[in-house]
Amino acid sequence: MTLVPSIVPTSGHKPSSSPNSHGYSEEPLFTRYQGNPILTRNDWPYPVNSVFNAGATLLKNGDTLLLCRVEDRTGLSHLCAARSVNGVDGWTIDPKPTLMANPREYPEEIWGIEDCRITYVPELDKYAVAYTSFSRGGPGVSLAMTTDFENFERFGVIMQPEDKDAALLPRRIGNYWALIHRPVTTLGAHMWISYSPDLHHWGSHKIMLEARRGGWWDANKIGLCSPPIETAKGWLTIYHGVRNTASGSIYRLGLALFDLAKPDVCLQRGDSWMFGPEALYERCGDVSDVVFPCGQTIAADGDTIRLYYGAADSCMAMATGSISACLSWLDANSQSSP
Ligand code: BMA
Repeated sequence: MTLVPSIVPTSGHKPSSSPNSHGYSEEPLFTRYQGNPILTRNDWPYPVNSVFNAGATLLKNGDTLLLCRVEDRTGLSHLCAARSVNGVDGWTIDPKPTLMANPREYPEEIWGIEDCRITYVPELDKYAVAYTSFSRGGPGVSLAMTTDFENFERFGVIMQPEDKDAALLPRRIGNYWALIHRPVTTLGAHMWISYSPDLHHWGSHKIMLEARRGGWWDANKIGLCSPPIETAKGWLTIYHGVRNTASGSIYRLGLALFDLAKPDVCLQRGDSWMFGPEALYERCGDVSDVVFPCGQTIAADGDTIRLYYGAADSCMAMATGSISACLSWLDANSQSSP
């Protein structure tokens, strides 16, 4: 078995299924793929600086598609699709950018497009791609629809700056489409949810999950990771928490569960993070100490999660987990109120 290279020696601190001093289990919920990283700039058919923070989906033929954020040596990003039959290797990468910024028609994309989240919407039989458009006003949320990841219908900015980390829910809630996003306001950097009758006009904005305060791992700044997973118990949601330290930020992942009919209602929120930068490729890169998933796929068993994440803003990695294990973990590890 290949060991994951780690800067922190794990020998003195083995993850344990017995509770720690706060009563939380430290059993790893997600297991890194041994062949990580799964995609790097060396795989790219044209010169690029880094490949990270990909949206993910299963295509109708069962193939996995990653719509990667690709940063070139201008410093600006575009999106490029990689497809694989088994979702871990043998990637076929589009020979040129799949979705480029188009600042002439969409001036909000003047400094590139980043970090998409893909949601397949059965009612429309289309994939919704929510992405960050980097404008003069800062990052905003843009939306595009596609059936084939070759042709995109752009909706333009749907959430003005400063806003990012957005994903559409796959079905209407009542009569309304629902978008999770992360505006930065004087209230802080919290997760919000907004509703729309037509995917163009958005309102009924509500705070969905607040960053905690003080010394918590997810104090001050949080954001949605991959699109929520619909389960019988609620929308299972992976989010990132940003810890600011004297030597930079640490991006780690937590879990929360939201009411199926009222997704702004948080039912459970894990107290501890459940995945964080440990492997060398997560700890060292253009931006150190970052794990940043923007997508996952669910296997045919209906339970196995393949979580695709950008590592250190440099490459793409994958880890596997289980929906039922995540739900049990929340039962055991969410002692604080949401
Ligand atoms: C966030 C986003 C991500 C990036 C992360 C770490 O604010 O911009 O794209 O991966 O910072 O740099």
